Amino acid sequence: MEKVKLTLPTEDQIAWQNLDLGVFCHFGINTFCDQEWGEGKDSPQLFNPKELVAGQWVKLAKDAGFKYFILTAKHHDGFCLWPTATTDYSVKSSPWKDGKGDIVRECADACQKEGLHFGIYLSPWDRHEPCYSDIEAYDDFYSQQLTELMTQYGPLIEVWFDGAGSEGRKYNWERIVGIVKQYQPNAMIFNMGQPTIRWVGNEDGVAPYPCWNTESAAKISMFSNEKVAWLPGTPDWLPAECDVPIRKNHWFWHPNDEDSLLSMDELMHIYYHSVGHGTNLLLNISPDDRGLVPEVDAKRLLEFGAEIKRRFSNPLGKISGSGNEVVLELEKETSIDHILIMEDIAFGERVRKFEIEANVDGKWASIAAGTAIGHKFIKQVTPVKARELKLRILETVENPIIREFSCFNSEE
Ligand code: FUL
Repeated sequence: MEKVKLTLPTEDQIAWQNLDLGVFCHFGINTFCDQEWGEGKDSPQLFNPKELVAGQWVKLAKDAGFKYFILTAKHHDGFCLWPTATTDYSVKSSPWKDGKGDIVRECADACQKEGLHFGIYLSPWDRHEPCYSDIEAYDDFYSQQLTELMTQYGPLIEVWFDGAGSEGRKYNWERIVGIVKQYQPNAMIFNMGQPTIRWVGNEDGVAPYPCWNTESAAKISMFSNEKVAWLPGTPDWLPAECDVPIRKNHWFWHPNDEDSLLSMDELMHIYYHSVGHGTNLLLNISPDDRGLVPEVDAKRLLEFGAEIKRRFSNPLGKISGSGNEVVLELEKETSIDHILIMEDIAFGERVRKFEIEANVDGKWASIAAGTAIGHKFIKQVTPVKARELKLRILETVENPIIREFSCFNSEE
């Protein structure tokens, strides 16, 4: 068994982990060019989402039960969704709203209105900006973009630094992280510089099990096995986020692409392997060239949210406790097909090995077992009829503190 050091999260990390579900939103010049990675040469004249209402994207996220929303303010092509002073390659030069629109503003306002946390993705790799090849000049340019975003659109829950295209490239991460900390001290920093959260290592929305919160390494991107070199001072507690697009392998919208929409089974598989393994899930939606999330995608997202709610909002029984044994007694004998356990991570991730037993006709029988519990552990079990469940902690670093031990019957 891997020896894991007992270390504690910050309050901001705990608050972020408690959100479980976020919506990622990829929108930009690519949306109008049927492509994923524009080279930064597409004319801003192409950008005209005539029916865009960012409120529709955000309300959809809210209605599906997601708690935060992260927008690609600038993707690798360099096209900016806000009227930045750093470049003309932005909404300012587009016909949309006669160059007077600001999509980052609209999203920030909609999140405020709907009570969702707002986050920003700003690609370090910039294929348009002529000064990109000049390391110092680009650091200035990027820092200015980041400062605009950090000072005008907060409060922010998360800043997403994508490593793609930046393999082997050096940026002034001290300075970049300094800007986030100065203006958005509570925001999570994703995977680069001095992160507070890490990438899970794939774009399938699945975490390995166990997925310890104290893993101290992560890859930079899908395109190399390079590990990210983090700055000194990076916390030991570094929870993972699983990002995945709702249309298979497509982060941006493409015409005639409905077949790539993930099925409900695929989405539920993702939920069990992300949130169920104790990570956050960041599920991407792609508004189309009208500026609206396509109806089929919207319907699927709502269906997904409703199914999570249906399965997990009415526990048959629920208890908290501490020590090596926590017993959950139900009002009556019932069929059980899901178990959910949470440690109180404010005290660290203490459990290293556990077993769950059900009292079936007076005899205790093992129905599930595992190593990590951490923030959340969800397990679908073969249905069993019982009135009593026991969580037995077999290995632990210190006295286990169980925030929740609950069970469900999804057939009911
Ligand atoms: C990757 C990017 O290359 C994709 O286009 C997308 O933005 C995804 C979230 O991260 O690294």
